[in-house]
Amino acid sequence: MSQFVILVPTFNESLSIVELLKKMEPLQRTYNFNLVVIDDNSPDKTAETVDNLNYPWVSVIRRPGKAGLGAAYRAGFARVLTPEHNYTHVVTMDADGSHRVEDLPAMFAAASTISDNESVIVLGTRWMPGGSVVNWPRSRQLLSRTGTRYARITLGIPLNDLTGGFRIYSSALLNSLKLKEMTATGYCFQIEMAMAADLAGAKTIEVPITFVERVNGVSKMSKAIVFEALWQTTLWGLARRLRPNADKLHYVK
Ligand SMILES: Nc1nc2c(ncn2[C@@H]2O[C@H](COP(=O)(O)OP(=O)(O)OP(=O)(O)O)[C@@H](O)[C@H]2O)c(=O)[nH]1
Ligand SMILES: [Mg+2]
Repeated sequence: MSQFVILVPTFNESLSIVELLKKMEPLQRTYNFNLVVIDDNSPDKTAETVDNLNYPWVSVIRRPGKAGLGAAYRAGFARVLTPEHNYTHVVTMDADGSHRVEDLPAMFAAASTISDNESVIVLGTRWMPGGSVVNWPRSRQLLSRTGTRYARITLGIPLNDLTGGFRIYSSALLNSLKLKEMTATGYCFQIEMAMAADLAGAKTIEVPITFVERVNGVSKMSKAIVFEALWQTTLWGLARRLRPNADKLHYVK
């Protein structure tokens, strides 16, 4: 039977994370998952706020300072992919309410259609029939759609939402990757993981999701993050054309 663990990176999300965990409670009783918050020493005391809720299925990884989404996820993967845990799948989602708890059952169901020991990535996808975004300005929608389109063409990965972070990876897939070789920090980490999954020959399942603009807290999106994604994707695309096997050796064990 599938055993899920959910990773939620946080930086100054003390309001949003409480709302998220409260919404998760009924679902947790059904699916019996654990959830790990990966906090980068948020000044608003996100970590303490989570501890004070005293949910036995929630734990916090405390990191010394803000080091980006990619680094936070890498620390989360290292923590949960140890033999004593036996998680079959690792879910990644934002704390800010943009990734809806309501979409989780369909994502769990999609992951469970594939045998637990196979490599699979389930992508919560905004840009496909049935998917949508709520309260995002046109400029932000355009940026996201253009980013995914650019990555799809440059890297030759035929998926519709390469920058989204609402995903499920099978542990089999994560264990087959050299996670320490991942270098991206911002959004780009999502593209790098999708590329590594593609190189590992993982099965891919796209599940339509509704992405909702955050209500509380402040976005950590910045021009630097967008530029990192742009130049990294361009470099990866060139590398894939010039040295098709080198990337596979770099990312896949
Ligand atoms: N631990 C950690 N979490 C981070 C860091 N940067 C962002 N996050 C978290 O990653 C998730 C996504 O970040 P957001 O600021 O919402 O960025 P976004 O969703 O890409 O952009 P918006 O749509 O503008 O909200 C949130 O849960 C953040 O708190 C970081 O440096 N460290
Ligand atoms: Mg967000």
